[in-house]
Amino acid sequence: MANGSRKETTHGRDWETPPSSFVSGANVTAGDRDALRETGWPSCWKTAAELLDWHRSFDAVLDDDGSTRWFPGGRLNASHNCIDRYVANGRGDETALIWEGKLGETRTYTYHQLRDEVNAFAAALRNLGVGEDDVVTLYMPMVPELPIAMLACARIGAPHSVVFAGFSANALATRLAGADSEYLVTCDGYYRRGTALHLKSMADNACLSVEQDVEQIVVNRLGDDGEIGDARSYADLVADHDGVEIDPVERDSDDSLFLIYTSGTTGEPTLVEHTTGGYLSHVAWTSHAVFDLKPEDTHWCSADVGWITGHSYAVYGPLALGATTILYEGTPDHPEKNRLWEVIERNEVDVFYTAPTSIRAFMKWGSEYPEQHDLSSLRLLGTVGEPIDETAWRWYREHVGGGECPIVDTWWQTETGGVVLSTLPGADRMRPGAVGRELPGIGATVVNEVGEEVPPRESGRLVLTRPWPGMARSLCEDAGWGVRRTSRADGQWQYDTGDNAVRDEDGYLHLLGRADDVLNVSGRRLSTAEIESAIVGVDGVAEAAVVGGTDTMKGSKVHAFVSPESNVAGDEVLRTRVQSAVESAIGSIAAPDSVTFTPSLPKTRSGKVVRRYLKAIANGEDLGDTSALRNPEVVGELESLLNE
Ligand code: 6R9
Repeated sequence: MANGSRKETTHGRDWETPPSSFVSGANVTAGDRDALRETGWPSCWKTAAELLDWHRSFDAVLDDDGSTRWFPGGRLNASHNCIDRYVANGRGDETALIWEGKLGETRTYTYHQLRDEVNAFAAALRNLGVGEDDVVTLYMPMVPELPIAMLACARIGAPHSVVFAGFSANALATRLAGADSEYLVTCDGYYRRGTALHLKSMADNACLSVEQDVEQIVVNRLGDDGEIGDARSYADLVADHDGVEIDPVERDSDDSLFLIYTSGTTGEPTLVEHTTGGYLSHVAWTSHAVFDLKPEDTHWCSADVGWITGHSYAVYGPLALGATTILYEGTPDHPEKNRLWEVIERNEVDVFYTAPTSIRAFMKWGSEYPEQHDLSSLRLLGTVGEPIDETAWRWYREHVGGGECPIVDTWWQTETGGVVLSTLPGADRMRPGAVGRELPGIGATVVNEVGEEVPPRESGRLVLTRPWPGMARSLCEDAGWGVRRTSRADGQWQYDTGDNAVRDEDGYLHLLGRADDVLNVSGRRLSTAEIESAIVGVDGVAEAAVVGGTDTMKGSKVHAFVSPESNVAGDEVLRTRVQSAVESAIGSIAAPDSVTFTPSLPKTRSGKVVRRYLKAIANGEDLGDTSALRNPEVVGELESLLNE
């Protein structure tokens, strides 16, 4: 292959190597990785904390009293670390944030401009009475005022709680009440596919249904002079406090930086809390080591800031390293299906980070869209959120990464704060379809029902065996050196991730999906992810989701919902190809008993397939509340299809 990339195979599986030009310039080399492993846990995490500016340096890496407090004694401020220190060291005129608006407009903030706006809004919040540790809820779409408000909160030590703008008034009310928050920053509305949606009326309804009085601040996004009643105008507040400087409040390392609800992927949405020192060290170091971010880089994490991925890798990680981050307001296919590639080309993006669900959509739309653009600025690609199958991995590398870019598949959760499993692109080989290994300083293993480690090639539950800096507070507070959902009797620290995984002979982990999604067919446990991976390998298939149907004989029937690529018919020929692909990849036991073709699959608002609705449809059960879905109409269509 060109530019020094090589192909190797062990145990029948391919390795892919990053080009030598990438390796020679990487932030973390194989030598650095080995040195970190040598230093061992928890001391190696000192390297992460050293990426930050501390007002008072920490006394130890990890508290030894069993409380899992990271960097005790240390004091710092996240807004100082993400902004001021770069203005102070002469980089104030470099770009911090590029906003790509939905109607084609763009806005750019240098570090200097970001500091001024964050200062003004921090001063305004303080004037309204927001004090240290008061929770400020941010119910906003992808506008620059969202990261600005996050950083303004961080500046005055007020934890923010961002609520995804696609949530309903009810969901917002639950989150306002759950966080006991008396301040809400929102927008009059925003555009979705060219249509204006009114956010303010949802915010009003939510405020009416909570017990506390809520002070509202409204950003004018629609550009009209809509009534905002008793609420304050964001623009007026910032203008009134123009030029005011607020000293960043020194926070204890363990003080709260923000609250966030889990996305619903890992069970019922629950509120988790992330700390200032541990979280920021973790996301800064992983941005440096996993995303190989340099200060001169432009980084684009396409996730909405309403989710943890946007918090960690669109806001805190890239800004903590002094890089440029892109905030994209639109949808990938509006006005055209080449919109993302146009944004990458125009801004010369170095690192692009997205989810397999998006990559599958790009594949479905066809490679002609990325091919219309010069994507040669890209150095590294990343993926997160779901297992990425080999077909999607190769398509992503070929059509977006020019056949050369290394890809990091990053496994983590809202609860973990930052990436915990991945490859280090400057140090490790890649294996399409495998996430990689635990990062240095992370303990991970695969265990059976009684908590014993299983040998390679046997699947089991993925558990993390040691605390890490980005871990949510509640994970350690549940039970001292908190064991959450553990099955192990000897009291050893263990965090059960709820995901199933298998380690291959080379030590690489393959994620198999949520444990709740496992099928039991004739006494054999089958992973939905494995079956789906075989199905999407079939030419003409864009996406697939597999669920269990009840079968008195076999335990579970395998029911596949398959979304063909556009222009491909969901017919008998495709059905047979799907079935034989699973048969040859896994065995006839896993071959789908039924295949239902559908133009799309039901997804959460964060873009993940929700198998529980498909399961209800396959089994003719009541669907219950489908309001958490982005596309509830799909389940209705599927129901009528199956009842025909
Ligand atoms: C960051 C984020 C967490 C759940 C997690 C797992 C799934 C995330 C993955 C992955 C396979 C990956 N997940 N990354 N599965 N490979 N690279 O997505 O957080 O919304 O809390 O979801 O997502 O099942 O347990 P969150």
